Amino acid sequence: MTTSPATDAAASLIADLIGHGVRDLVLSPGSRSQALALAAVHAANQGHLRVHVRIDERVAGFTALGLSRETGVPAVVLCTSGTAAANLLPAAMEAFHSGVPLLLLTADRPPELRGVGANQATRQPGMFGLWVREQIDAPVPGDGDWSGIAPHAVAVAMGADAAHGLPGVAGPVHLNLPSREPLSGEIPTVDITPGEAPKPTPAEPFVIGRGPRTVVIAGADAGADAEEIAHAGSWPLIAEIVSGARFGRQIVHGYRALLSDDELGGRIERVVVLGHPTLSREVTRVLSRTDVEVIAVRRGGEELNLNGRTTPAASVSVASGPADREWLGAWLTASAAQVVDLSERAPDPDGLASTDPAERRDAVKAELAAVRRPLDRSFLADAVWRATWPHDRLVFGSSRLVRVADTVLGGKKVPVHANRGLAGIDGTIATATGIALASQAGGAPGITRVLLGDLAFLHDVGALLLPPDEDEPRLQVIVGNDGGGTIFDGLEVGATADRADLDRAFYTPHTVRLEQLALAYGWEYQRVTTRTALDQVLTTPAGGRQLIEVPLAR
Ligand SMILES: Cc1ncc(C[n+]2csc(CCOP(=O)(O)OP(=O)(O)O)c2C)c(N)n1
Ligand SMILES: [Mg+2]
Repeated sequence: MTTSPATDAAASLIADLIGHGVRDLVLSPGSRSQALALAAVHAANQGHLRVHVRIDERVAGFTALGLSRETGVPAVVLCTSGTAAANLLPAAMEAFHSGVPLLLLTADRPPELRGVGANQATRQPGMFGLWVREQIDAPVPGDGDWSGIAPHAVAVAMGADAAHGLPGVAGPVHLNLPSREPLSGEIPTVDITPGEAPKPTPAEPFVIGRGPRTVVIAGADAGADAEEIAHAGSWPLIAEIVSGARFGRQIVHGYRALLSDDELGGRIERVVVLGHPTLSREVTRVLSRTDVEVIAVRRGGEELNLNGRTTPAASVSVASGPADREWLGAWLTASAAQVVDLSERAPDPDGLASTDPAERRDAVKAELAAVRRPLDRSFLADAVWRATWPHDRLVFGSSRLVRVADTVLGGKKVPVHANRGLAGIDGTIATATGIALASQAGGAPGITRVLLGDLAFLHDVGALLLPPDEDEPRLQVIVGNDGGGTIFDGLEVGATADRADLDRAFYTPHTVRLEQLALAYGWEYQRVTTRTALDQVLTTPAGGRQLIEVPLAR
C-alpha cells in the first residue's frame, strides 16, 4: 500500500486532537474525508477515541453537540465536502448560542479545484460565518502541515485562548481540511497520548454586595452556580427547568405569577442572571426593565442585554453583609402557595377493607377511576421528573411540554439538558443520543430520558438510525403526541384567522404511526394511556432504546 500525505496529516491531526482532550468523534461517510475517517477509526481501534458513525450529517452534528454538552470538551464532527458540510450548520448555530465547545471538520478539494466546476466542490472556507469562534482553512498536506492546528482549535473552542474567540466562553470552531489524491494510504504509526483539554483561566469575579432587593434568575445551562449565588446572597432563586439550578431551599415556585405581583416582582431592584432565560415572558419583562440593575453572567455566544444597560460579568461573588431576611421570606411565603399538587388522591383504604359490599364496590370503582384517569401534560412532565435521578439525564425538546414542566415541577437536583441556544425543534433526539453515550461511557449507570412533542420527534426521526455494531445508549424517548404543533394554539392570530388555515399552516396535523417508525428502526415501543402504566414504563426501562408514545388531547 502506498503512503499518502493526506493520511499522514490526518493521523497526526487525530493524534493531536486526542492529545488535547478530544475523546469523541462523530463521522459521516464520504470520499474526500476518507483519510481522516480511517485515521479516527484506527485510533478508536486502539482504544484512544470513541467513534460514532451517522449517515446524516445534521444528525452527526447534533450528536457531537450532545457529546460536548455532556463532557464539557469538544467532540469532533467530521464529514465530506459539499452539501454534507452545510448540514452541520444547525448544530454549529446552537453550539454558538449556547456556548458549547465543538469542532467541525469538513474535508475539501484543494484550492485549484475550487470555483472551477469540480464535482462536489463548493465554497467551504468561512461557510459557517458568524456562528464559529474561528475558522481555519488548512493548507493541502504537502504544501504545508497541520501541526499546531489541534491545540489551537481546542483552546479556542474551550474559550481558553485569550487572544482568540471569547475568553471563558466555549463555542464551535471550523477546520476546513483540503487534500489531493491519493486521498488515503497506509496509516503511519503515530504516538497517541491522550491529554486534557485546556480550561479557561477563571476571570476575576464581579463582587456584589447583599444590599439591594435582588433575585437570581437561572436560565438555560446556568448550572449549580446560580443556586450557590442565591444561597450566598440569601436571595430568591428563579430557576428555569432547563437551568440545572432548580433545587435548594430558595427556589421560587410559580415564579411567573410572582414576577407579575407588584409586591414582589414590582419591588425588584437588582437581578443577577446566569445562563440564557427563554421560557417565560415575565422573566424577559423584568430583564428589560431599565429601572432594574441587571448583572448577566455570560455563557453563550451573545451578550444578554435586554434593558440596554446590563452589566456583563464572567462570574459573580457575593460580599458579606446583612441579609435581607424580610425580602427572601416574602418570596418564599408566596412561593409556598404556588406549589402545584400533582399527587394522586389516595384510594379509600377504609372502603376497600369494608365489610359492606356496596362500600367496597364504590371504593374499588374510585380506585379504578384514578388509575384510568387520562394523562395530561402536567402529569406526564411530573412522571418523568419523578423517575429521573442524579445518575440519569433529562433532555427537553422545544415543544410545549418544556413550558409545562417549567410551570409545574418542583426542585430536584438532576442533570437537565435542552438546546435553548436557539430553541430549535431540530436535532433533539440526536443531541440526547450524544448525551446518553457520553454519560454512560465506561459503564457508568443511568438512563437518558427525552421529553418532546410529536413534531419535534418527527423532525429528527432520522436520528433513530444507529449502527448495529456500536454501543447502544440507554434512552427513553417520550413523545407527547397531540397530533401536531399545539404550541401554536396560543398564537394571537388564533382569535381572528380562519381555523382551517391555522391548522394547515401551524398545527400541521399528521397521522404518522410512531409504532411503525420505532419498529422499522429497531426500537422498543410502548404506547401508554394511563398514569399507572406511565409510571411503570418509566421506572422499569427496557435497557436499550425505547420509544414511549403518550397520546395527549389537543
Ligand atoms: C427548526 C425549527 N423549526 C420550527 C420551529 C418553530 N416551532 C416551535 S414549536 C413547533 C411545533 C412543535 O410541535 P410539537 O413538538 O408537536 O410540540 P407541541 O407544541 O405540540 O407540544 C415549531 C414548528 C422551531 N422552533 N425550530
Ligand atoms: Mg405536538
